[in-house]
Amino acid sequence: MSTQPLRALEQALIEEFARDARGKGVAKLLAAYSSSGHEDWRAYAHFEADHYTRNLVARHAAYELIVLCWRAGQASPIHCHSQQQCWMAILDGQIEEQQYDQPVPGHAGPLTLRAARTYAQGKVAYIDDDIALHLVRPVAGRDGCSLHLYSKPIETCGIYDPATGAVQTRVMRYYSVGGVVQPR
Ligand code: 2CO
Ligand code: FE2
Repeated sequence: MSTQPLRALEQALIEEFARDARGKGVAKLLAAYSSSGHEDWRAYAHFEADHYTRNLVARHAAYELIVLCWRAGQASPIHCHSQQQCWMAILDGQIEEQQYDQPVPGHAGPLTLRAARTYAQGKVAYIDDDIALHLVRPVAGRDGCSLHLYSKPIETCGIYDPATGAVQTRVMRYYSVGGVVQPR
């Protein structure tokens, strides 16, 4: 076992995507890491008061690996993943995911909630645009941290108005890179 489990995971993920571009074994690798109680991800944990944060651990042609830190009460907008694959492994706390149906083009109206699930530490969720849109947040009253893998890396995503289904493009940013907080 490596003394740096997160670096070992990064390498295993490179090898997995080289073996299978769709990342068949990714969920298992993320579950092994997030259920193990490893603490080296905490070097990337950075919270902000006004927004959940996206903290870059590793970026390669095939994927980006990001620690997201959620203060109690923070939430993502309802969003898509720009035709990429998204895995989310829970590092600390419990994270709720609400899945919404994609709006029907040309028909303005409220988005339909399809499913809501709560994931505990060590669990892994998967989503892509063929499955649904989603909103993610920690369970009420508690902070949470989650490890997200996007394949390929995502530069922008669509964010959706729950009342109308109207979509806007949001440019994604990293709040820290390699553990170093980025200027605003
Ligand atoms: N996709 C959102 C983001 O990267 C987080 S919700 O989980 O995928 O900011
Ligand atoms: Fe997401």
